Formats: sequence, structure tokens, C-alpha cells
Amino acid sequence: MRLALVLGDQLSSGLSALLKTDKAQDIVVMAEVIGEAAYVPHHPKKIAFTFAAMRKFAEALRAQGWTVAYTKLDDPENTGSITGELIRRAAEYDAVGVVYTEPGEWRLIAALGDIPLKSHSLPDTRFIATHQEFEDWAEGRKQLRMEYFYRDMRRKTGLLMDGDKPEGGKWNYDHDNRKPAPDQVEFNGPMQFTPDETVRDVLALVGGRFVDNFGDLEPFWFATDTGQARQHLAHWLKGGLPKFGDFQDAMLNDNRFLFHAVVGLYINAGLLDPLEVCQKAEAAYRDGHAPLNAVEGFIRQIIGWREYVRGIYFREGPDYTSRNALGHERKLPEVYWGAETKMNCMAKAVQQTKEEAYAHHIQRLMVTGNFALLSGIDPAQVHEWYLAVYADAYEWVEAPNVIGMSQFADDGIIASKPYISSGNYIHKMSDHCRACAYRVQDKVGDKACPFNLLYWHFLDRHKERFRNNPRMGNMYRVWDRMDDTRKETVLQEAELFLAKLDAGETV
Ligand code: FAD
Ligand code: DLZ
Ligand code: SF4
Repeated sequence: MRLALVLGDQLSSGLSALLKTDKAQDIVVMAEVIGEAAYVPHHPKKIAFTFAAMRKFAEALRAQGWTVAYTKLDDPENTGSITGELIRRAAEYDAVGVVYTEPGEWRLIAALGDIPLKSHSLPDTRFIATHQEFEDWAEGRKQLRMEYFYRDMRRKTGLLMDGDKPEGGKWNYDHDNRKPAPDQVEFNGPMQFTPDETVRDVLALVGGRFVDNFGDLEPFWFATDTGQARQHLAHWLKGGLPKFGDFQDAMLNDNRFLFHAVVGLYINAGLLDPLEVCQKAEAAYRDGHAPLNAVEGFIRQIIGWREYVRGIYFREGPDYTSRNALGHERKLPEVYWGAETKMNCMAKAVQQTKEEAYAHHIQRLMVTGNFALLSGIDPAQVHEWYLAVYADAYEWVEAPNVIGMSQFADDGIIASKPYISSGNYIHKMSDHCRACAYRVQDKVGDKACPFNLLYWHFLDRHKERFRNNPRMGNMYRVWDRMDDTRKETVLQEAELFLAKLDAGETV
């Protein structure tokens, strides 16, 4: 008899550890443990989602005939760690060893590798590309650009293919996407579920144990099993997908989700299969329900970006999260933990993060990420924040997005130039600036938008590194043409702003 480990983000009936064990004799081990719940201060909604989905998945396995040894967080025998639980259960059941699917984090891979039990690690087959396929693709390339990898994934899955050609003649329809914020959003957002008994039990547990963590536990409306997640997906495919592409990058004061799918948490936890999600989106295109730019854009996020960042995480190795190519050392400001700020875009993104454990891609990249990069915040602290606060955050997907794409701390493995912008970009894509104490038009002075000041400060302090980057030439030409007195004022005001930030003053 062997143990089959199922982690909190492995809640898929087709998990390799389940396929390679036998429900007639092997025992599934699942455990809510403080080691996983507290290695970063996860958002209470994320912890509740994980535990509720784990409990329901355990029930579903039992209904299929599995024996599940499930440990609840407050069980008196709980040893507090995944490895501790495996050792305890191995002794209890006299197991000869443990079978597990590779975890999505180097920390757990190392811990399981050291376990004093006969153990067998299996590949996580819930992804489209294997590690070897990504390695083969990356081998010998000077630059690992997502676009080319994505095309291979299109060919491999057959999604949006017309024979061996891309549907519609182009691989990528981003050109038609990225419109500024719409006046009206006809979609009423993600499907919301009333907590059932399992969820209510978990809410009581999490509410009692994680009161000090950043984030609101309630209202809690996430789907917590595959059936609900599929209902949520169907609701979005009908109402959200058709406009997904157009307004993918837009932000609005009074609409947190716009046309986004809010499926990351369900796919990453295993409740939805990424291929199934993409096939359903493709069917919406083939049925004439959604346009190609929307469907291609959505599918690219999943079989392109999602697979690509995973490839990078595993290729780059365990030290990836401690990279700091730009030498940024500033402490993460309290603004990220909800301290008052006059910057409306930051206030909106952080408040929404606190209430929903969710922000969409552009809020993460061009508001909170942009601000951290421009301000020179230590990327390891930025990484921990993102890992903690989003319900969809697991290291394999979060770290490449934060360390690589957002903070350029990997020295350009993922991004060919830093994702930085002045306030102008936020102004163009949102209505945030209209309701802000700062003035986005002001480049200097009392009311100058901090993003405007910090943008030049960043370019100036990193000029040796970026001046010759072909994609940044224009930015430096504008800076070079500015007269010296103006440049000095900009830099002094940026310094003053950063000093206030460091001193914990309201900025
Ligand atoms: P949609 O906008 O509706 O997109 C659909 C799906 O595409 C997502 O659910 C996701 O599965 C996939 N996807 C889109 N962009 C990416 C991407 N860059 N990398 C990987 N998958 C992508 N995504 C996570 O799943 N977990 C994270 O911890 C995470 N951290 C991020 C941190 C930063 C700084 C940035 C810039 C992006 C991060 N992303 C992360 C990617 C993206 O922001 C989220 O996947 C997305 O916002 C989730 O919301 P959604 O389901 O509504 O996505
Ligand atoms: C995120 C999370 C949390 C909060 N709690 C648990 C837990 O108690 N037990 C568990 O098996 N998994 C949990 N997870 C998910 C793991 O942290 C995740 O499997 C690893 O980070 C690898 O991706
Ligand atoms: Fe953000 Fe600047 Fe616009 Fe204010 S003015 S919302 S700080 S971009």
C-alpha cells in the first residue's frame, strides 16, 4: 500500500499521482497545514478557497471509492507540514512509500525530495508543455520570446488552427485589442456562489486563525469545486468573452473585473483544465458567439503566457526569486498593505486586492508593479507580496510574472525592456486620474503625478544599463532633450517623494 499525495493546488481528478495509484489499496493524503498556510501571509480568501476546495475534492474522491486521509488545520495530531503529515500517515497505515505529482514550487520539491520515505515524483501532466519540450524549445535561442513558443503550443493543441496555418491568417490579434476603458460594461462580472456548509465551516476556521492577515475574508463568493467553476466559466464565455480582447487592458474606478475571466484561481488549483477552458473559448468563436481577436487573445494567455512562465520558472531554478538585477533595495511601502495614499490608481488596485484577492493583469503590471519598479523596491519583497495577496498566486506562475516581467530583476529573460510608464499610460487606459489628488498633466510641482516624476528618476538612475536598449531609445532622447534645470527639478522632486515614502508619510 502506498500514499498518494494531493496538494492544495492539485485538485484534478486526472492528477498523475491519482492515475498512477490504485483506489482499491492506496491511500490519498491531503492536509491543511500551517506550513503552507503561513509561509507567506496569504490573503484569507485564498486560504479559505484552498481549504474549501480541498475538502470538497476529498469528498468527491471518497464518493469515487478512494480512501482519503484528510487532515484539517485544527486536528490535534496535525504536524504542521506536508512532509510531517506524510511521515505520520505512512506510520499510521504502514505504507511502503509515497507517490506525488511534482509541486509547483522549488521549496516543496526540495522538502519532498528529502523525505525519509520511498518516494516517487511524477510529472504534472495538467500542463500542455512538458519540461523537456520547453527545454528543447529554449535550447540555443538567444532570446526566449513568448510569441514563438506560443505558436508551437497552437500547433501542438490544434487550437485556432486552419490546417497548419493560424486561423484568420495571423497568429496574434493584439493589434485589435487594448482599447481604453469603455463607457459602459454590459457584463455583470464573475458568477458568485453562496457559501455552502463546507465553505461556512472553513470561513469560521480561517476567520479565527488568520485575523491579522491582509485581506477581507467576506463576502466570499468563489467557486470551490469543478461543477461550480464550470458554471462560472459558462457564464463568462457567454457574457465576458466577446469583449475580452477589446478591453483587456482597461481599468475603471467602479468596475473591478470588466471582461476578465477570473479563472486563474480555478485553473491553477486544478478545478478547471486549461485545455478544456481554451477549447470552450474556441467553440464560442466557431459558433460565431465571440470574435477572433477576443478568443485568440484569451487562448494566448493560457497556452502561451501561462505555459511559457512555467517553463521559465523551472528552467531558471530555485534562485530565481532572489534575483535583483537592478539592485533595488527599498522596503515595500505600507501603501501595499492598505495605508492611505493620495494616488487614486494605487488606492483602487490595493483596495480591490484587499477585498477580492484579485486584480487584473494591467493593475498588477502597470499600477502596483510599475510603481514598485519605478520606486526601486526590493523585488524579493514585491514577489512575496504578490504571492500572498492573490487567490491565483503560486510561485511557478507568480515569480516569473513579478521577478521577470514586472520588476526586470531577472535582467531581461522575460521582458525585452522594463514595463515602466509615466502617469500618461494609466490616464489613457482608465478613469483613475479624474478622481485623483495628483494631476496627471503635471510633470513637476506640488500636484505632479508621482508616476511622472519616478519615471524619469528610473530612467536616469539606470541610464548606463538601458540607454542602448533599442526599445528605449525614444525615452532617452526625450530625457536628453529636456533642459538641465528641468531635469534637476524632476529628479529632486522624485527624491523628495521617495524620502516621504520611506518615512511612511502619506503620499
Ligand atoms: P484573464 O485576464 O481573464 O486571463 C485568462 C487567463 O490567462 C488567466 O486566468 C491566466 O490563467 C492566464 N494568464 C494571463 N496572463 C498570464 C500571465 N502573464 N502569466 C500566466 N498566466 C496568464 N497569474 C497567475 O495565475 N498567478 C499569479 O500569481 C500571477 N501573478 C502576476 C503578477 C504580476 C506582476 C503580473 C503582471 C501578472 C500576474 N499573473 C498571475 C498573470 C495575470 O495577471 C493573471 O493570470 C490574471 O490577472 C488572472 O485573472 P483572470 O483569470 O481574470 O485572467
Ligand atoms: C496555497 C496553499 C495553502 C494556503 N494551504 C495549503 C495546505 O494547507 N495544504 C496544501 O496541500 N496546500 C496548500 N496550499 C497550496 C500549496 O502551497 C502549493 O501546493 C504549493 O505552493 C506548490 O504550488
Ligand atoms: Fe495614478 Fe498619477 Fe493618475 Fe493619480 S494622476 S491616478 S497617481 S496615474
